[in-house]
Amino acid sequence: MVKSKSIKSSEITPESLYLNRRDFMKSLTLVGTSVLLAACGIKPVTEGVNPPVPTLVAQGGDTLTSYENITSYNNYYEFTLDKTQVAKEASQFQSSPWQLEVYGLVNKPKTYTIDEILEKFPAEERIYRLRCVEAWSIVIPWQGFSLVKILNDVEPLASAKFVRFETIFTPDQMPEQKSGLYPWPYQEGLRLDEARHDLTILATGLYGKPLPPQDGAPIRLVVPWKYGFKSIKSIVKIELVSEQPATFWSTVVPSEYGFYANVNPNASHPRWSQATERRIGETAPRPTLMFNGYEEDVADLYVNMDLNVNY
Ligand SMILES: Nc1nc2c(c(=O)[nH]1)N[C@H]1C(S)=C(S)[C@@H](COP(=O)(O)O)O[C@H]1N2
Ligand SMILES: [Mo]
Repeated sequence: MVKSKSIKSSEITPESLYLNRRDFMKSLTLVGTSVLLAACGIKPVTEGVNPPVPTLVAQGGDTLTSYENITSYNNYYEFTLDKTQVAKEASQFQSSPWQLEVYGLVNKPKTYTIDEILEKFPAEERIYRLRCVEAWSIVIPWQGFSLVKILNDVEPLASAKFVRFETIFTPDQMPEQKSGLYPWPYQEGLRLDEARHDLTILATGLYGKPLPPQDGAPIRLVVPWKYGFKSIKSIVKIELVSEQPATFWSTVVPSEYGFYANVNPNASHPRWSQATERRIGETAPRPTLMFNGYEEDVADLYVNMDLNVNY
């Protein structure tokens, strides 16, 4: 099950969740992640409507965002810049067959199929907040595994200091990749210690189903303490490198988006405040939490860094 490391990472944690077992059992078919969620002790709250619509609630007031909202309000610029149209534009995306190449400064470069990944790195449940730099947020029950597992499998060399990720380049399927406005393919990067942190996962599913195309099928990165744009979708390449890699948004607008992109309510975006956020499905704004609420887990990574300089 979920490791204690991730359990203490937020209020949306298996141990702090509470379970009404009878209500929970009612929601199993709808939720589809029965075994994992049951073991995580999440309480579904049924609203008493007909048919009942279960909502998964955690202490601290965080509620799982509905499957419908998670899969119909997306950022995926390769398909369209209109968040409400991504699902439609991406619906025919071919995420199978798929290969993920892990290479660079490693002892054992490997190319995996998705089936090999699912078999070799069993998925576990991770309920994470995702905070977009645009000041909206969602709470997602991912299935995935810690990135460090696949890194260990290829054995990084001592010279490897950063990890570079790349989205598939397939302009015939991704219409915006035909536009020269952006530096395709989408790229992201992490420092190696950030990449090795247990909270950093490669996700292959959400709500117990394979990732839908709009959320980054068949495999995407999730780094919950950083702005959503770090969580790169539909990855085909993971490269271990010695220098800090270029990233999509820090290339497009370097003055607004940096390499680190740690969620920070005290550091305003040049054009808007980051102090609050709009949780999709809610009306009142919520305060944004330092490191998106994962401060206890990740603050150590940045002790000697000025977060206003390394934004
Ligand atoms: N390849 C790729 N990955 C991407 C993006 C994108 O446009 N292209 N958008 C990012 C942004 S800005 C956010 S907020 C999250 C959104 O993830 P979601 O649509 O699954 O909620 O994906 C990130 N990953
Ligand atoms: Mo975003």
